[in-house]
Amino acid sequence: MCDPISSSIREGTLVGCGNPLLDISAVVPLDFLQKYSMNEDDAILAEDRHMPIYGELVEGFQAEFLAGGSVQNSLRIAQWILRQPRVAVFFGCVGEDRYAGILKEKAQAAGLDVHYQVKKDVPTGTCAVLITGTHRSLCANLAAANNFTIDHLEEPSNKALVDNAQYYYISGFFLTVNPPSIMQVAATAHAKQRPFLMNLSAPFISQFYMTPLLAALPYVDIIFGNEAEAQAFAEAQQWPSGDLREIGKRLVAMEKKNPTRPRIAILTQGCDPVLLIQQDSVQEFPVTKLAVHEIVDTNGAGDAFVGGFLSQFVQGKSLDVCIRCGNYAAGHIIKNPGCTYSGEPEFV
Ligand code: 26A
Repeated sequence: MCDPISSSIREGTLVGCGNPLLDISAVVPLDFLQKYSMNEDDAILAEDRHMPIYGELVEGFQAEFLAGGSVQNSLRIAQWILRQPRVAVFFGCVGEDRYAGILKEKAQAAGLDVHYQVKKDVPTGTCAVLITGTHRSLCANLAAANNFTIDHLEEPSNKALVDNAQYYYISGFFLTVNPPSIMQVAATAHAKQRPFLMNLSAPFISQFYMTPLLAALPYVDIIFGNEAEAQAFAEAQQWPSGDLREIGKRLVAMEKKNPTRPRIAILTQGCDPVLLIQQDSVQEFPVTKLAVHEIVDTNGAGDAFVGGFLSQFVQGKSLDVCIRCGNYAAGHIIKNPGCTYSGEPEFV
C-alpha cells in the first residue's frame, strides 16, 4: 500500500550509518543453533567460539551469500521503492576484498550512494544467518565494520553530504562500533531541526549498550523496534510492565532535546499489528499474514519495514502511509531470500 512518487526528491536527502555486512545464510537444523548456544531469532556479536560457524555454513549447508547489514538493507529497500537513484547515502567501513566488492555492487545496483571507509588488511564483515523454519538467528562478525571512525564523516565531501541531508537514520547496532559518530550526526540533525531516526536493533543493545543508547535517545524523533527489543529495553530500565503499549508510551515520554517535535515509537511484532505510539495515543496497523509456504525466510523483514517506511517519510507522506509501505516492503522481503527483492515494487 504505497503511493507512487509524486515528484522527484533531491539526491542525498537521507543519510544512514551502519555496518556493511555480507550475509552467509543457510537453513540449519535446531541442533546447529544449540551447538553454538544460540536461540532462534537471536542477533548477536560473534565471539571466538562462533568463528567456525561461517566455514561450516559454506561447507556443510549450501550457504547463500547475500548483501546484508541492517541500515544498508533498509536504505537499499527505500531506494527500490523510490525508483530514483542516490536519494539515500550510506556510510560504513569495509575491507579491501571481494566481499566489499559484492556489497558495493548490490548497493549501487539498488541506487544507493555508498561512501565506504576502507580499512586495508581487515576483512569485510560477515553475518551468519541461521534459518530454522520461519525464524532466523544472526551472528555478526563485524571485522572491518568495527573500524569505522568519525574522521570519515569529517572528510569535506562526506561532511557536506551529512550537512545537506534532510533525514538521518542509524541503527542501534552501530552503537557497538562508534557512538561519537552517532552523536555527531544526531547533533547535526538537531541543529538543523531535521528528523533523526534510530532502531533498537536487538535485545543485546539494550542489555549491554544502554549508556550510549541513552546518550543518543534525547535526539531521536522516531524509534523503531520489535517486541523482543522493546521488552529488553524495558527490562534494562527496570520498568514494571512488560506491556508493549506501556513500554512505547514510556519510550516516547523520555527526555527529548527538541520537545516541540514529540518522539514517536513504532513497534513491530511479527505478523501481529504494528503499533504507532505518539504521546498518549496508540494506533494499530494490521499486517497481512503470509501462508507458511510463501515464506522464504524472515531475515531482513525488520530492516525492510524501516526501508519502506523511510521511502515514504522522505517524501513527507503521513505516518499512516509510511507504516503501510513498511508492511508492504517487509511482506515482500519475507517472500525472497534474505533482504532481497524481486521485480518492481507494487503499489496497490
Ligand atoms: C552489530 N551487529 C550485531 C549488526 C548486525 C547486523 N547489522 C549491523 N550490525 N547483526 C546482524 N545484522 C544484519 O541484520 C540483517 C537482518 O536484519 C544482518 O547482516 C542482516 O542482513
